[in-house]
Formats: sequence, C-alpha cells, structure tokens
Amino acid sequence: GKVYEMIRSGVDKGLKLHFTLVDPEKIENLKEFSNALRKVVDAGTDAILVGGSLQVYVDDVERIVKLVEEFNVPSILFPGNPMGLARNADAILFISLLNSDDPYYIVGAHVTAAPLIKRIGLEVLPTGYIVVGNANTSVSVIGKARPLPYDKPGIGVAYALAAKFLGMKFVYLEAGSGAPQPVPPYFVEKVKKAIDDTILIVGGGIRDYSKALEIVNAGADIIVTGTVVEEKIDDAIKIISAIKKK
Ligand code: 1GP
Repeated sequence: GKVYEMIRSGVDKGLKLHFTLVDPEKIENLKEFSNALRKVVDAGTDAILVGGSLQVYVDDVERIVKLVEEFNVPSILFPGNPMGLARNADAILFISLLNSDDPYYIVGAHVTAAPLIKRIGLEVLPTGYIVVGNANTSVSVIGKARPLPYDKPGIGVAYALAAKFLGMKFVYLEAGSGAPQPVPPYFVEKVKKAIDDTILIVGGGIRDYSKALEIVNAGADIIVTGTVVEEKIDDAIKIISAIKKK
C-alpha cells in the first residue's frame, strides 16, 4: 500500500493533507485543466481524486489519470459506480456509502467492482463514506442517502465508529460537491475524537481558507476541494497553502 503508507506517515507526523477532486464530467479543456493541476500541485496538494457521482466513461477517467501522471502526485479513483475503474490510477477510495438506503451503494457496487480491482491490481483504500447536511446534492440524490443533520453530530459519531469497527481505514464526511455549507467544525471534532487514529477526510462546500482551517483545527486529517479549483483557483491555492502550513 504505497498510497496508504504515504498518507498514514503524513498523518502520523501530525501533518494535514489536501486532496484535489477532479470530476471528469466537468473537464472541458484539457490544456486549462493541466494548468490548474500544475498550480495545485505546486501549492502542495497531496493527491488528485478522480471521479464523481455521475460517472463518465472509463476512457475519460483514464485520460485524466494519464494527465495526472505528468505531475509528481498520486491519482486516487473516487468512483460513483464501477464505471470509474481506470487501470492506470495509483489507488482507489473504496467507498461504502454507509447512510444510503440502497444496499447497492453500501456493498452492491463493491461486489461488482472487487474482482476487477483485484485483476487490475489497484491499491484499495477502505473508506466509510457518510453524507452529511443538504439532501439536494448529487451524491445524496444519486447515492440515495439520508444525509445526517448538521445538528446531530452524535449520529455521525455512531456511523464513523461503525466504519472504524468494520476495519475501514478512512472515514469521509461528505457535504456533497457544491454544498451550501461545509460540514461544521463541531461535527468534525466530535467524530475525530471518537475515531481517534482512523484517518478523517472532510469535503464538500469548502470554498475559503478560513473555513478549511477551522475544519482541520477541529480534527480533519485531509481536506478535499473540487469546485473551488474549477471556479476560483486562487482561493484553492490559498486553502492548500494554509493547510500545508499547519
Ligand atoms: C469532495 O465532493 C467534495 O468531498 C468536493 O466538494 O466540489 O464542494 O469542493 P466541492
């Protein structure tokens, strides 16, 4: 597990990490995308997540992963379904959407994907994925999630502990791409205290560095941003720099 080791050793040193999410569906111009990638890598982003709720054809995912290969940063698949399995990536976030009403998103897609993952030899990062906050996000609608209310962190703790006890190496609190509000720091804090050394990823709706800092100060180990990289690259760079200074 090269990618896991890289993340684990960073977290164990007390570093905070940043992942840049790239949704292949939203990339129109590869040249512009490559320029943006150069900027986030120079700012210190630690990995590129490739995927989204509405998957595109595997060719599109492979094309993005190939571009990422030109930079010195790992690519990690972040698939919405088994169509996102590109063989050239470094690893896959094997996400079980724990608070989905549909078993497909908890374990069904995984059964379809697992033999393929084994065959193409992707490193697997087992992740308990918990959707929080707004029900109108793509991940919530497509994943048939019952998003946890922001004012009920105790339910988040219960889900996150279940993920830890099931042996998952990561817990991912997801507000959904473009969420109006990111996961609140008090929610993050309660979850991190409960899961202790299990790695906590937080993403969705993080648009400015002060919010990002509040979330890492509350205990997130890894912050994910997507939309801000597409829409306001300078703000994305500020977020990355602020996190990397921690
Ligand atoms: C990753 O879905 C998020 O967890 C990304 O969200 O696009 O709002 O940054 P944004």
